[in-house]
Amino acid sequence: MAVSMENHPQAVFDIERIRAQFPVLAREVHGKPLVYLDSAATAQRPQSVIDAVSDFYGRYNANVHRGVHQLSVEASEAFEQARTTVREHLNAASDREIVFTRGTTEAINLVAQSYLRPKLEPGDEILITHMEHHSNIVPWQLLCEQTGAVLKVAPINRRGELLVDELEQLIGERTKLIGIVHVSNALGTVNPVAEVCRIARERGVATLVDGAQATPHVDVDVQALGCDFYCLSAHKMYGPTGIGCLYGREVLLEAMPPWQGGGEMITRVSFEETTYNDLPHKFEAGTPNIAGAIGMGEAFRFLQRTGIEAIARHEAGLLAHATETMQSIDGLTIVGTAEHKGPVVSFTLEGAHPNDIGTIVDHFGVAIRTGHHCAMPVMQFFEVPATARISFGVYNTTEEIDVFLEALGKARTMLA
Ligand code: 7TS
Repeated sequence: MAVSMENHPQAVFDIERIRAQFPVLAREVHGKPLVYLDSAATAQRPQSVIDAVSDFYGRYNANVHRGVHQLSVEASEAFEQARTTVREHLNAASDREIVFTRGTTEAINLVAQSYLRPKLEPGDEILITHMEHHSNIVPWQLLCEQTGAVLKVAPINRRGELLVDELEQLIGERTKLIGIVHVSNALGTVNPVAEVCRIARERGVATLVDGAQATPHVDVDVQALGCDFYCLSAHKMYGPTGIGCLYGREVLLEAMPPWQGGGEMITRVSFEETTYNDLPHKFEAGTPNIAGAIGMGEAFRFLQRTGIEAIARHEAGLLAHATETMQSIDGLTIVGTAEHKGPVVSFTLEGAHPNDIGTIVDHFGVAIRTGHHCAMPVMQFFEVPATARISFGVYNTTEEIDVFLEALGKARTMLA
């Protein structure tokens, strides 16, 4: 993990206390206790997040920013307080730099269409890496179709690590933006994002970091990373679905045109002329996901209360246990063996299709993900059609990994 363990050796991590906060962990699946190993797809929610959402709907549901009545004032305050919580957690310079979006995907599309599109000439280049999620590939491909720009791809090695020197060589006169994933969902690789952002800055190239898989596991400080844009999804970090945010440096956001028009994003409208609202509202057309934003704020508070270093240390232990055990299984290949990894193990098993593995272990109560993980180029690079993937969150235990391994053994016997 990117987070050092040495700094906080005194931190106590009470796994039973953590697990008790997640009501879903008490349920059974096919008559077996749920073992949830699919947090990279979406994490489970602690009671505090569920309560924050429910409390909004139950006690002060109202639209934000335009009401004089008490409920609207309370809703607006909670909504903007959530923005402040996100800003503090990411160490952004100002609340104006935090734009609420539907999630990572929408944040990347916003940057593609509002920041980059007006700047691009035919032949300009956008540089990404070979380990991106489709949401950090397809928006750029759409943009290339719209503008005649060209998509370049920085290579990875057989361990699933980015070749930074080769990325650097791909930066040219016409490179306008580098898009890079912080933690890969398909491989687990933690990228040297600060180094890539430094290189980009020296060459005058803008940077966008896809932080969807990083925020639940890594202490993210956007100023220390030195990125221009950072994108995240609340549902990966114990918050609600349908909400996330775009961090953007204020000077850049200020210069960008709105990308969706409607209410909230204007100060004055006439048929002749419309003036746009201040940041960040300029980018938040329409009634926002108010409950989602409040839930996201609570999810960040959950991370802070639990302690991101303690979480990272716990998850590193889970990753080490799973990796060690799985390495010794005959015919099992771990896909993604980077030196710096988040809590994700993608693998293939000789003679067994990943989907069949997933279906069988589900009967033992174990939830894992199988498929291409929305990272088809990664599958192409490793020449596999799909992998099975286990991924961990704050609530998982080594005992759960052992339950999974036992179920995997049974799957193997059944499929042989
Ligand atoms: N980037 C990365 C690295 C991701 O892992 C995901 C979702 C996204 C972007 C998109 O996030 P969204 O919230 O906008 O959808 N990854 C996965 C996954 O690994 N399994 O299901 C979704």
